[in-house]
Amino acid sequence: MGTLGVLMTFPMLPYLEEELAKRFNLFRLWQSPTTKQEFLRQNSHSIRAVVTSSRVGAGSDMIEGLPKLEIVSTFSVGFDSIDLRKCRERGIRVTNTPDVLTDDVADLAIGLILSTLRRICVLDRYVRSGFWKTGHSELASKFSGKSVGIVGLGRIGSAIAKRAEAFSCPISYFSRSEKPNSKYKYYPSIIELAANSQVLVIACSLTEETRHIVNREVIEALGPKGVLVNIGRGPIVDEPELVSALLEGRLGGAGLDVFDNEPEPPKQLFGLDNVVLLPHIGSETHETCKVMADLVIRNLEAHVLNKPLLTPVV
Ligand code: 8YV
Repeated sequence: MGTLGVLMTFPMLPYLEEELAKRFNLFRLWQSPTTKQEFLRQNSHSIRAVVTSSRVGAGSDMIEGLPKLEIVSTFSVGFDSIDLRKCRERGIRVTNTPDVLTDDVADLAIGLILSTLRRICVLDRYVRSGFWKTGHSELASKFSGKSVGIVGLGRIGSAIAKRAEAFSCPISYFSRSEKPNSKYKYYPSIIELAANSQVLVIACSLTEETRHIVNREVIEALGPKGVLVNIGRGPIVDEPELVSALLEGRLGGAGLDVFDNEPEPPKQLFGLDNVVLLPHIGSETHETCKVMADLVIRNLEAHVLNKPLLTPVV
């Protein structure tokens, strides 16, 4: 397999890098002695595969600059930062890492709900700064029994629903169409879902249809006692609207793992105690990243051997 030239776009995981280097002719884009464009130009005829993730993706410039590209294997379930249209046009295959990260992302959604409602991060700071000895902390909000609305009842949304059920939460959802076998209440409008939820969790993928689907009206419907949790993608939410609703108390709180402009979340949120901010770590556990890396490699190996890809997108 040593002849397959594989471009890794940034250092995602040492294990993945080592295993790729053992099997393939690995090009590390971040180690280029020249500019990235120049590095791509110099090696464009050797690179037949790209390993990337949701952070960097594979945009039209990169794909156009690689005439021998056959496959893009992303170390993520999301493929919104890959130019799929261009890949289809050129017959370039695309694979992702579904299923293996579902538990981690759903666990984190519950973690964000609990830490926002129960003020876990604020109270951790309270203890560390010595206030416990002298002051009283404000009461928090209960999670068990709160109505949970899920935007996108796919693999991850369903796993969140299952976990929230264990907290005795009534579950409802919004998605493109009603799921025939689902026991949860379906709302054909996201505004209606938000109006009937105390916690709204974004678990859909980013597409042209879902960009800014959580707009001012949806935020108003969730209201000053409602909590928004986003483990999907930043641009699903109209971020300036979210920020102003939080600053003006028109939304109760938010737990966010994703943002419009990562790694630079809106600074206006830094002073708010009703907000929990995480650096896009939905799938980042030792266990899951290892399995994701193995899946990236197995897809590339299948491609080299002309076997069916394990988790094809295109
Ligand atoms: C990150 C994700 O890509 O899978 C996705 O689509 O957004 C996440 O899993 C992952 O954390 C890699 O850094």
